[in-house]
Amino acid sequence: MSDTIFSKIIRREIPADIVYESDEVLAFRDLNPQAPVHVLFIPKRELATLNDAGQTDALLLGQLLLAAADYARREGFAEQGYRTVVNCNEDGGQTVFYLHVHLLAGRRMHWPPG
Ligand code: DGP
Repeated sequence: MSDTIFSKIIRREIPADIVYESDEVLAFRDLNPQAPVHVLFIPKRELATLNDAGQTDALLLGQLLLAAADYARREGFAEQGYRTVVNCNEDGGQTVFYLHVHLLAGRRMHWPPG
């Protein structure tokens, strides 16, 4: 049984502000938001990093992005815009080793990212 924070959130062992759930995907607000809207989309089937995804995970990866886009439409900021980010390993800035898509919105994003 995995012991990452996000596995515990899926198992409801620690609380989270859950904003979306399907059979495959769970989404909840980031504890340390970097924008007025900062939601994390995670697969219920655990993958540690994007490097661990293969062809059999292609549908699941698409579902994560589509869930983020649906959320943006539902919340009314899709047209204004938003950013999705997947950090991978040390240089990518990944700190929780359970694959997740960040959805950031509500302010103008900068490029290049830090
Ligand atoms: P990353 O650096 O890409 O691995 O992002 C991990 C994110 O997870 C970071 O933005 C903070 C967030 N986070 C860490 N611990 C918790 C937690 O216990 N609850 C929630 N909701 N978010 C967390």
